[in-house]
Order: sequence, then structure tokens, then C-alpha cells
Amino acid sequence: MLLGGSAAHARSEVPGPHEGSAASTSPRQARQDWLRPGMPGRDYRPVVVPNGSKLPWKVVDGAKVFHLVAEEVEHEFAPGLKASCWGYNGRVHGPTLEAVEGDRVRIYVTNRLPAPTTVHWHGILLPNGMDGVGGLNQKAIPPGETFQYEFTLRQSGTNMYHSHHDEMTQIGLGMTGMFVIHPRRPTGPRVDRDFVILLHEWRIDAGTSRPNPNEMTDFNVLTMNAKAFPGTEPLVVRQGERVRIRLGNLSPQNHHPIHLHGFHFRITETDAGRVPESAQQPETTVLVPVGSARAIEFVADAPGDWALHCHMTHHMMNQMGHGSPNMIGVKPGALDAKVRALLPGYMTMGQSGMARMGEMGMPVPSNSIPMMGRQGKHDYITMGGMFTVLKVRERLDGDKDPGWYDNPPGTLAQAASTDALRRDGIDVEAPAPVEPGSPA
Ligand SMILES: [Cu+2]
Repeated sequence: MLLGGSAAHARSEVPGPHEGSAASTSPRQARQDWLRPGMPGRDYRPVVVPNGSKLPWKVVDGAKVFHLVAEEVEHEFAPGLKASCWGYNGRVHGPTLEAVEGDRVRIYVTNRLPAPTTVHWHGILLPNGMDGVGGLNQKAIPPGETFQYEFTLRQSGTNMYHSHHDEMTQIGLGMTGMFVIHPRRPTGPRVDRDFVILLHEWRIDAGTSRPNPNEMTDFNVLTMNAKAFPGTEPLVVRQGERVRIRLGNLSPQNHHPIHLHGFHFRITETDAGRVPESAQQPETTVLVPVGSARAIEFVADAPGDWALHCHMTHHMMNQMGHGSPNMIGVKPGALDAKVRALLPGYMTMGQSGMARMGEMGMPVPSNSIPMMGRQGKHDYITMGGMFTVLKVRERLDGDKDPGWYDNPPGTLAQAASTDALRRDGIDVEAPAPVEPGSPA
């Protein structure tokens, strides 16, 4: 029984003693309580981490052995913006851990940071002394030392890991990652593609190269797997495939409503396991609260380039869009010419919105990115930040980015022809038509 309606049932039935013995870490684990290591291909289909990586492992005495190294990492958020972050194994965020329910995992954590740290295995059921809260559950790992975590995975689902020592600083600098646990005996339809995306937000002032972990509210770099669009890799899928997208959120402050275009999905998992089918609501947006994970599933039956993004408008805006004055409707008149006498090249901008700021290639301070976008197939894409593209195609060349979608004739919005306007009686000069919402 992998699932159930009560907390007791949320813990999976990891079978009793097997042959052989093993080192125990607590009296509760005096007997071996794990299964043979789950293997990719045989026991699960590996996840895909766009822009990311996975932590390698090896089997020693029936346990999966991992090695995480906490260290400073030079990370590129999008072309033109790099910063010194804290992460794991040369990555921000850390590599995704992938394992199978019933696996015994032994995870070594080496601390190469200038400060003590710990790792908390977020949402994972384990002995108290393995929970990783500095001071409460363990001594923090001093710089230069290596600690050993070891536990049996008694659950399946989408989980995370992060530092639980000086949390504001260390999570704010990027010390987070995903931990996916596949079910030993899967329920529900098998998925063809299984994507993992960790959401985060950062404050990196233009021209600086160190995220500011003291920021409380005004984040200006919003990321999926630590990349801001146009740095995000597309999710590539063949038409008709069943797709799962696992979303985690370890942002310092904000919940992110992630919206998918083109499909209706169901929320199939929370951090605590699979949602019973009868409780899976159809949705187009999934709210991923801070400190939570959600998985969504759908059949990608519609070809095209579909947006996947946070629906908070400031979260699809990059660095330079924050803190700008409100210029909407401003009529500069002779102002530009007067200012140009003092400041050559000056031009008032933003009177009709922000859309052209990225497109015009306005100069930005070194090591910073325009507020939004890149050129798309049809026009400039005016989103940045927490935005990526789901590319669904009838045919694919491996998992390669297939480029932009070719819209079949008659399926693309474009300028209305004079003939069509005349035929349908649309008078573009007349007052805009409107009908009262209730009888007069
Ligand atoms: Cu958001």
C-alpha cells in the first residue's frame, strides 16, 4: 500500500528484514529495512532537469552512496548576468537527487564554504537525527569537514533539500536542490516525460555580482532551475506523450502561481505523496507555495510552443525592470531635446509601457540583464524571469530543441483583411460596440 487517506498510510510499506545485516544508525534501524537498490530503466524512468544536473551515485553494500559538496559557485542566470552564489557540486541549484522508495541512501556532505552548514531533507520521513536542522538535530558541519547522512526512503514523490543553518543567507545564496523519489510500485498512468523545476528568487542589484540574501520583498531575478528567461531551456515533448512537471519552491518569500498554456492538467502530487485520483482537480495554474512541491500531469496532445510561467507579472520581468519610475502617459514634449544638451543620447522611455525596453537593446550596466525577453518567431517576447517554453511536436530529433513552431495555415492570429472586415460588418472607425450587462 503506497497511498492512503491517513498519515499512517502515507508511510509506505517497506518490507521487513531481508537477508544479511547492515550498519545501523539508531536502535530503530537495528535490522535491515530496505530493498535492493532501484535501478533506472528497470524500476523507474529517469527525470529530466532542464538547465540542471543530477547527482551521481554508486551502490556499496546495498546502499546508494551520494556525495554532495557545498561550495561557492560562479553561476550564470542568463546571458550577461553572473553572480557568486553558494551551491553544491559546482551547481546552483544543487544537482537533483533521484532514488526509489525502499532504497537505503547514504549521503556524504562535504563543506567547502567559509561558514558551517547542514542539509535538511525537506519532506522526507527519516530518523530525527538525520533531519539536518543545525543545533536542533545535529552539530552544524564545520568548514572543511564531511558529515554522513543515512536513511531508508519510506515514501515516493517530489521532495527537496536545502541548508538548514543560517537559512536566510544560505538559502538566499542558492543552497537548495530537488530530491525525487520514484515509487517502488507505481500507481496511475506511466508518464513519458518527467521534468523537474525548482523555483527561486534573488536580489542582485544591477552591476553587482553577489545575490543579497538580506532582501525581504523586492526580488529582481526570478528563476526556474536558477535560470531567468531567456536563459531557460525549453521543455521538449512529442505530441501525445503524457508529461509530468515537478515544481518545487524554495524562494525566500514568494509563492508562485505557475500557469501552463494550451492544456488542462491535474495536480497529482504534493510533497507528501500522490493525490488520490478522485481528488485531482483540473487546473491551468498551480500555486507552489514557499517550502512546497507540486507535480502536475497532462497529455501533450496539442502541438505548438506553449508558455509555462509564473503569473505574477513582476516575476516574469528581469532585473532592470524593477524600481523604474512610472512613465505611463508622460508626454515629454521638448524635454528630450533639452536633456540631450546635457546628456547626449537621452530619450524619455516607458510612456506606453515596458515592452520595447529589451527589444531596443538599451545599454545596461555591466553584468546585468534587460528587464525582459528575446526575439521570438513572430515578434519580441516581452517576458523574462520565471518563464520557459513547452515545445510539443509531432516529430522530434531526439530531445533536441526543435526551434520555433510552424503554425499551420489558418491557425495564426494576424492583421484582419479589408475583405474580412467588410464581410463581418466590422467598422474600425465607429464607436467601440458594447451592450449593457443587464436589461435596461
Ligand atoms: Cu512568481
